[in-house]
Amino acid sequence: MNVIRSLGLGLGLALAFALIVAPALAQEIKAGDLTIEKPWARATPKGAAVGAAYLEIRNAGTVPDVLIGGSADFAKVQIHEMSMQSGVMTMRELKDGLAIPADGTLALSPSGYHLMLADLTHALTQGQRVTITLTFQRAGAVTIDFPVQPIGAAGPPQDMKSMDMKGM
Ligand SMILES: [Cu+2]
Repeated sequence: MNVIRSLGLGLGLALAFALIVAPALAQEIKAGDLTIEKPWARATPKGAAVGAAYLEIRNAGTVPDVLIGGSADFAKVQIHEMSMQSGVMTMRELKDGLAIPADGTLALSPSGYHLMLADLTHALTQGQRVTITLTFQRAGAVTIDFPVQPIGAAGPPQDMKSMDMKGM
C-alpha cells in the first residue's frame, strides 16, 4: 500500500518536474502538421561572415510540406546542402527548398543540410539565442529561437544531461 502510494507520488513529482522543465530544454514548436525540434546554431569565431543553424522538422500530416526559405534580422538565411564532391566537401544553395515528407522527418545537421546564415551582422555567441523565421509552403511562417552552442558542437543542447539543473 505504502509502496504503491509512494510510487504514485514519485510519478506525480516526476511529471510535475517534467512539466516545469520542459520549456527550458527541448523547445518544440508546432505549426499545423509540423513539429520543430532541436533547433540550435553554432557559435562563430569573431569576424566570421557566415554561420549555420540546424533543426529537425517532423511532419505528422498526410501531405508533404516544403521548407522554402527563412529570414532573420542578423543574417541572410539560405537553405544549403553539404556534400562530398569527388573527395571535396562542398555546399550549394537549395533554391527549391527542402521537402518534409508526409509522416516523415527532415533533419538539418552538420555535414548535411543546414540553414546558412550569411552576411552576419554580429558573431553568434555561445549561450545566446538567435531568432530565425522559417517559411513553409503549407505551414507558413514559423519563428524559432535557436540556442547557440559552442563552436565545436556537433548537436543540439543535450536533454537532461547538460541542461541547466544548477539553477533549480
Ligand atoms: Cu552553407
